[in-house]
Amino acid sequence: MAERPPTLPAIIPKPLAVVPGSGTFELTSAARIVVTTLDPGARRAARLLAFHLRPATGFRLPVSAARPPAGGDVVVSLRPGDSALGQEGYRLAVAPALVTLAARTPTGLVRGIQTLRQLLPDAIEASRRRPGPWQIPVVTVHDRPRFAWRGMMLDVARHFFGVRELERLIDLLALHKLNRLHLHLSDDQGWRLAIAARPRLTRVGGRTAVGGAKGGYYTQRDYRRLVSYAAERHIDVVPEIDMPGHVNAALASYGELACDGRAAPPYTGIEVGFSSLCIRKEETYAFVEDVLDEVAALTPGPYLHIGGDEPLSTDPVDYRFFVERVQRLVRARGKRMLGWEEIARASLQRTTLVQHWDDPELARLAVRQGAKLVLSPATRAYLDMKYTRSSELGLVWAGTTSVRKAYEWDPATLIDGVGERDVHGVEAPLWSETIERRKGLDHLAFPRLLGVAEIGWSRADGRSWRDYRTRLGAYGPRLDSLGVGFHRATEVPWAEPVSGGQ
Ligand code: TNX
Repeated sequence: MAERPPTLPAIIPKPLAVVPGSGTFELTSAARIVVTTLDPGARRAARLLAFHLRPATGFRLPVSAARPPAGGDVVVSLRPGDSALGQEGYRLAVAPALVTLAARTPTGLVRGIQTLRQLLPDAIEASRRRPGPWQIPVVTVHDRPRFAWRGMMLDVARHFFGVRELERLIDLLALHKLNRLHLHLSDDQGWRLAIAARPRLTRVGGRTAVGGAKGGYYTQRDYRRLVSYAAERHIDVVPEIDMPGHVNAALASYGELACDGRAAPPYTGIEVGFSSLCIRKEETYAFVEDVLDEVAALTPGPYLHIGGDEPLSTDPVDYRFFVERVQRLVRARGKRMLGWEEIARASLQRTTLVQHWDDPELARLAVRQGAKLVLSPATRAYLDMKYTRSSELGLVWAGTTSVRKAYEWDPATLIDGVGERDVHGVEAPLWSETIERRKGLDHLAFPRLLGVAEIGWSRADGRSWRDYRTRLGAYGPRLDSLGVGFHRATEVPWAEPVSGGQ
């Protein structure tokens, strides 16, 4: 009797082209991952694939370079000449006897691995051995992203999230082909990265968090570990040190940074806009240089985010002076600056990236200066907005954001006067005033983050809420298998949860 071929599982974000065939490939204990190049990045990608497939299958899945592929193997290769793939694209061909994954770059391989994971049964994501069988329907996929920047921001300042929590999050970003993790490392309520030249920042400023919750901070070793964990998955960590406002934790640590020279009391509320560095004091720039020196040295990626939002306690002339001076300092350290949209009021270098969150006029002002935008519209992409009025967690200052509203918008038409060329990408920020652990993070970020991942990766003409809603519903059991406590929004036809996922 012929076996019924498994139907194609849901893939999120939706690939550029998927051509189903007939038959299945079965991953067995005899399978090897054969890398056809000596490129170390490609070999690391192959090892990452094995790392993801081993726990649930229990297979050895040795990564080998020397051996010609045999039936049942997974072949990983680089094709530097395949220019249709760009920097992050890949081709995945599943045939009954062989799986082949090819890309121009190791980054493309790492993106393709995620599609391969999603083509396997949901149980592949279980952390312990499951029975299988591990079948993949025959299919070919050709894929590449629409936008270069596909990010998530986590506010670790209002509430602190430790290294293990972030590593888990990085894995979830990677699975959905996101490539930036923006960490909001400082705010009024806490300073979260150790700076050797300014030890009080964490010793004093690191202790607090919103509502009297426990503070915390990353040692430089912790931070390096995070950066390399992300780098293995071809994700850049984008550190943000918020200035010149949102600095109460710094002012509490070093009184000299305030115009009156007095250390501020710690702050654990959730108001914004009351603190500022003293713009006309040289001590301020000695401080900024100390911090930027260490942050730049710790961060191999090209980006440095200087915040710049809600400068409600900084004189507007001073604000521009500050942003322009800091822009020079960032550049002198070989980094590309980002800032929240308010920085568009200053004179910007063309390489500076401006993060839109609210005001279309500031987005246009940035574009007129030749800068590109990262789009994080609060009404769509802020993961900290409540789903509905009756949601327990989240804020509502930008309204409520259903799964549909978070999905149904397009970067090229969001803002009048801002087109596809002006957009570097999209990012979903998760501010953490109302969440302090994994449960809250999962609830607010999932599933809405997946919609933003698709907006950043997939072509606009291939997207619709009707199609997405169905795929997302079918994807629910995979999130269960990953142990993600996502919000089962009633707009989505969720498939039955699998039993005993993790
Ligand atoms: C505004 S948006 C802020 C944050 C808050 C957030 C809460 C932006 C650049 N600043 O300080 O945490 O709203 O949604």
